[in-house]
Amino acid sequence: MSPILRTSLLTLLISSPLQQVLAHGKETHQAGKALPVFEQTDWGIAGLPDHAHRTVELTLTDDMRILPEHLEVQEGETVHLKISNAGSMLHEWVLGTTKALDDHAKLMMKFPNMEHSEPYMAHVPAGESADLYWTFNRSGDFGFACLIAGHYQAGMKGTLTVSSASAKAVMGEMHAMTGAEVRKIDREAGKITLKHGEILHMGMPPMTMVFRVKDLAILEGIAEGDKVEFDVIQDQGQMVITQIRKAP
Ligand SMILES: [Cu+2]
Repeated sequence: MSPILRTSLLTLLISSPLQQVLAHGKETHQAGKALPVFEQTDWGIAGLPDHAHRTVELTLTDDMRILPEHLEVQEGETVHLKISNAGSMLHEWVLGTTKALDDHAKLMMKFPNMEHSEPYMAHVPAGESADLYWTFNRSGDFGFACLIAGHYQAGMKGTLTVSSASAKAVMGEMHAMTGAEVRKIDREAGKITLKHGEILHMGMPPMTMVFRVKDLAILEGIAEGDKVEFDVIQDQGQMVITQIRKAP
């Protein structure tokens, strides 16, 4: 178990039920109002809402699933995680290393009513949703799970890969972002029409053209008319957008 997790669990074990109630009031599932604790963990650090360039939506279900079951993030990225509980019972969403989640899950079996609050977890009542902002500044393979006693054991978990910034540079995908305005989005075809500025690393002057997107997920939260910035590569003769986000 990481020293940080151990410390926070220890604090919990010795704090009184009243303190726990006070510490886990409504702000827990309305994250973003109170400032989170900025403490480096092995799986990243709390992020500021203003730094989040994209939103990833996750759904918790009563058949003990978290959808999607796998997330891909770039090292250094701050992500807005919108976690919805589509079920009729309480679920939670906790991010961590597989080991931290395993250890924590065992503890939850031992102390089923243990509640605590960290910026990398959300307790989401039935039908509600919670917002977390997290900066993935450590690369590697991680996990997320609902650690409510029995839920984790029933398979309520998923995996997350944070690809390292250096791996990205090696793949030749590290370029300056190019500014653009979204003219059209065709999600079915995985295509987007952009009126873009000069694409420096390709020597392409400003124009309006259609691009393919590497992954439909990168279009999340992007709408026609948005001012955006994007990165593009040439893949087998096609221009493929690898990243796109709203312009700051
Ligand atoms: Cu659950």
